Amino acid sequence: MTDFFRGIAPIRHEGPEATSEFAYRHYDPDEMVLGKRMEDHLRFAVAWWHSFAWPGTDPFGGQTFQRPWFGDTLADARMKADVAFELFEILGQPFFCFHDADIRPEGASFAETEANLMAIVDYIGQKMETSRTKLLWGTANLFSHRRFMAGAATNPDPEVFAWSAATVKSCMDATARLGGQNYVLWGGREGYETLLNTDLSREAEQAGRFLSMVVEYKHKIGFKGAILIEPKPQEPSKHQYDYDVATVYGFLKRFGLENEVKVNIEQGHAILAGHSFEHELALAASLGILGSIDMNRNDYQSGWDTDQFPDSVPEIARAYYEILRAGGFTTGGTNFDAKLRRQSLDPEDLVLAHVGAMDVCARALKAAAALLEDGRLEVARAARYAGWDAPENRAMLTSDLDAIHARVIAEGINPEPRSGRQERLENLWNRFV
Ligand code: GLO
Ligand code: MG
Repeated sequence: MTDFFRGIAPIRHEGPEATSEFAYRHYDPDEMVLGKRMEDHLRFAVAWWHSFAWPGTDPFGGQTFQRPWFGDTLADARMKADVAFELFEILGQPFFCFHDADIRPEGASFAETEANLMAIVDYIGQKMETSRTKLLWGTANLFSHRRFMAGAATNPDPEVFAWSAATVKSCMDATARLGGQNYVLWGGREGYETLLNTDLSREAEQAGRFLSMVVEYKHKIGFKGAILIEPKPQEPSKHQYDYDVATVYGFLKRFGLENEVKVNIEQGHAILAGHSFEHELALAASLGILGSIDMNRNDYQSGWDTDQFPDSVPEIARAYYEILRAGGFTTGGTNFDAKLRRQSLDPEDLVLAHVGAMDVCARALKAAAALLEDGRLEVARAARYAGWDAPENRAMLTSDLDAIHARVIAEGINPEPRSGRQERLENLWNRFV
């Protein structure tokens, strides 16, 4: 037991009238929403990297957080794990996520680094035996160390490809050992800065083979979880290969992996790609690759990937509406890939950031569920396409241009435009949110 959280008691649901800051007003794990417990809908996860490893740096300044476990030893890593499980105990969220680099000190060689990882994985495994918190996903950090500056799988140097493949193998082993429900790949350095030194064709082939090997290894070790790719358009690379959901789907199709790999969609990354979060979610759902979400927003003015906790119920309700419409999460969940602002130094800040975010998501989920249950939005959507129910219209989709041309002339087809009723639907939406 550390004294980092200085006796902050576990947070309980006290309802909207709660007077304490340290209470859930809307997140009630046992409340039934559309026939399922709220906890099982939202499947919240705390991110190890931002919550316990991030030092508070920004492009202009260094560390602002001074955590007692910041250091490079196994003892530091164990203290970090102790503090992490103390936060999990306080929040009561069902999951956490980690990168290898968040949980273990780097060694002098690959073998030493891997041994450090497995030592900490054992330690975390022991803690999980007496905790209710499970692993949503594990991942490898193939972007922070300087060896990855020109990419991991897409690096021109085959030794970096080898190092990356070996690292992913050990991270998949670690994830499987801890019962992870997914394994995530975010290609932070899989992209390029300038075409002057880049061979796009080779890099795509390397990335395709790398991901295929990940899928092969999953089957080899009998890992039951889902493999997820996390799209992002830029930052850190100028051009990232996993730009958005549509780009990732094209890549998966090209390498025959569209039934093996799904996506982990981050709100902030959707915005960086010039999309809304709900667009990315709806597209992934329609392609059958919706896996999990990272629920952290960006600053709309600065345009950076600022990884902030969610604070807008109307915005988040749109996201959960798409998730509910798609049938909800299976292996996926809501990971807070979010960091505190660098001035938020206190342990209380870390607790309350999560409490507020969980309440925002809970309110949004309830609003989205109520709208779905009401059904009027779906009725209006279906009515808009109702013409396609007529057999002669459906038949056009298996017809050809000649036949349709003849039909237009024979039947004197001359379409009459109809209202899309957007404002009326927005009014309906706003009565729920
Ligand atoms: C950075 C990403 C990063 C990923 C993580 C898991 O922009 O959001 O935090 O989520 O590496 O793959
Ligand atoms: Mg993310």
